Amino acid sequence: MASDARPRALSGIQPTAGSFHLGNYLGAIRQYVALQESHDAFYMVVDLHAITVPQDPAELRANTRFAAAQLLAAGLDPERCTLFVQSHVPEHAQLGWVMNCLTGFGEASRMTQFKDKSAKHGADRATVGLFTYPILQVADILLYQATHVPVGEDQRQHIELTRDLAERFNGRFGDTFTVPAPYIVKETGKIYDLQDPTIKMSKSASTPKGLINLLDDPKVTAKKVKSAVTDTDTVIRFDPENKAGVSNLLTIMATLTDTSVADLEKSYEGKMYGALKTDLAEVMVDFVTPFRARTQEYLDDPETLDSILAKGAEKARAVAAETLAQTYEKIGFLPAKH
Ligand code: AQP
Repeated sequence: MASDARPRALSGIQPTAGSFHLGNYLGAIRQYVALQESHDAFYMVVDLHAITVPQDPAELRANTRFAAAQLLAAGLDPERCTLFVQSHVPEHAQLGWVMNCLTGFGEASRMTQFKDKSAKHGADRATVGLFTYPILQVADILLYQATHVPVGEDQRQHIELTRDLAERFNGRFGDTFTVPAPYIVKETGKIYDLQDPTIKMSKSASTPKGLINLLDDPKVTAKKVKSAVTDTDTVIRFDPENKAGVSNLLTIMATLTDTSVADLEKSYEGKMYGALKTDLAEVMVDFVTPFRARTQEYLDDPETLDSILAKGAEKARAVAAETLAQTYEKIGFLPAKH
């Protein structure tokens, strides 16, 4: 077991698009950055998850570096957290198999993300990997004995599955795994599409106009914010049920400027939606401009980037190998003699 006595955080992000989007950042990455101060934090680029849908090999490799560069640009510090690539730590796939054998078929079938994603990709083209992806995620978390898992709201069900499987294993074989808790920030756990504020912002959105990619040209970002869908009313008020678009903009603005939504409501009293959009566009541009520059700096130095990831994988493996060894022993696998 590692000597760090702090609680453990673990999370991962897929290298499935060149750029992270604002939902990824506000829902998850911002929390990664905060938790590296208080937790022994492990963050990974989950390339094993990425191949649950078809990937071009060269793009996947490039996107993996892109993802790592963006995590560093967002504020992850390799001195304060462990940053690595999932496929560099083979224990993920190994514990994933064990967890597959512990999960009921019906239980796995109830995962709503599989239903959504297989519908998007075409049910006949959905792979078994896409179906079992939440179970690999269980292994990802349990390998590190994580106490907290910073994610967006869409991952809550997978964390519930993780808790169930950890308890099942512990009940059957004796205490082995820490039962983790989701770390979901209520306000930003679900950031909505700017064109359809009733659905989550997502890279597979039906129109790119609703999606803020952090690496887009800031001018494009400003334009998207200014053309966000609101409503026919004129009052700037936080009311997600009746004013989903405006409420989403207020949430984004409040989080990026460290202001409360109530204070924003006061400061926009008597003002039109256009004023909020113009200000938010400016805030977004101020946020993405240095983010893009920092990402580029890491990408321009792939040797340093790769060496950060290599050190991260070494640290991660030390923890993961110990958990896997304990698991194998509990299950009754005959130890290999070296
Ligand atoms: N809209 C969102 N609001 C809050 N959090 C979000 N996350 C994703 N979208 C939002 C969180 O970002 C983290 C990384 O997500 P991922 O690697 O699983 O990426 P994803 O789910 O593939 O992202 P998309 O855009 O949602 O992909 P598609 O379109 O394929 O479904 C996670 O913690 C996630 O909760």
